[in-house]
Amino acid sequence: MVLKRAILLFILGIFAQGVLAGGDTNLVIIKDYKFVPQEITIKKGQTLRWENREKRQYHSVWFEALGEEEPEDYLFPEDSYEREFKQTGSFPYRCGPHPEMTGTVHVVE
Ligand SMILES: [Cu+2]
Repeated sequence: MVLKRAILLFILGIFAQGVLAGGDTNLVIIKDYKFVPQEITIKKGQTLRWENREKRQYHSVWFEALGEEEPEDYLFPEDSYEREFKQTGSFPYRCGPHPEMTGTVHVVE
């Protein structure tokens, strides 16, 4: 009996870990002219997703410091954008229309 219980708890533990890890997608919410969280740390190879949860305002996610062109597609309310990070480092970004909206993605091993 005790052994069965131990095995069951072990299996449940593995299952819970998988749920908590939530796969490989991390989330940044865009709300009230802010990226939340403003700084996020993810692992190399993971995907980061931005979701615009404003009622009316559009935004964008622009990695200007990487020398990229400003995105022509804005993120309208309920739109989202995903990006995979294949290299470690710290990557600042901003919103195209609102230069005061900034965030940073830290990618670690
Ligand atoms: Cu914006």
